[in-house]
Amino acid sequence: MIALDEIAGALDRAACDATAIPQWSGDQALSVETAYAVQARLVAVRHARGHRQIGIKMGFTSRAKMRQMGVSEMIWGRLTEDMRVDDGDEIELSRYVHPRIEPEVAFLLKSNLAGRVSGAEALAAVEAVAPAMEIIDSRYESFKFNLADVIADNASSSGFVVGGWRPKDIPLGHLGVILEVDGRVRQIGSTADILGHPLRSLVAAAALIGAAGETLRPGDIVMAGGVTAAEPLAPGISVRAVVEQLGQVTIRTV
Ligand code: OOG
Ligand code: MG
Repeated sequence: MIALDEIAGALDRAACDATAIPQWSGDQALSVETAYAVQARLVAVRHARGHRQIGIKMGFTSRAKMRQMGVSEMIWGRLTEDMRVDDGDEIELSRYVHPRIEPEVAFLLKSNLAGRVSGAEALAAVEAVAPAMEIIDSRYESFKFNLADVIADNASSSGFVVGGWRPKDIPLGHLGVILEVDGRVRQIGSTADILGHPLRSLVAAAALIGAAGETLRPGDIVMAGGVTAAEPLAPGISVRAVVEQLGQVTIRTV
């Protein structure tokens, strides 16, 4: 029997101490189902520290991300309050193992959403959309993992920053996206890189959450997944993502 709490505990300590651990392998190799159970326990530990869940993140919804990490199935993870970074804020890199950043699109929900829904039904549950960036930080050595490992590690979630909320009637299908480091363009993509349309990521999120017996709720944030490959974060830089028509979002590192 694999001890779920032991694995969740090791991942939580790795995050708290900003120290990488080996992947689960051999006797401890995880199934996808077990991995989601570990993730739930890992996040329950954060809840016990008083950090409320405020949404979810989708992972591997673009080819660029799948290619960069060698994982080709969609995953999801949980976002807690303490992961939120305000637009324009500075983050302290010593809190992370080997953080990276990627441009995303975020949805803010105004009603419950779960299960099999159409694009129109998903959009009806949306209050607003925003440009966003996710800070991912694998707790595994060398940022290497397989599908189950990354699921157990809460899909590498470690921070997210959302720009100003914009009306959901802005067509989201083909908006240019850039990621800049110190004013230099490092990554270029399109919102179409997210499953052809970011709304498809929300549809997939509803299906995955529903299958897990959970529900997205009003006020929840859903991160649609990285548009481009992620860029490593180094100290003393400024990172900006710009999404055509939606605006921009920035963080600085120390
Ligand atoms: C895993 C999480 C994937 C995304 O947006 O595709 C993800 C990782 O890349 O470490 O956040
Ligand atoms: Mg991401």
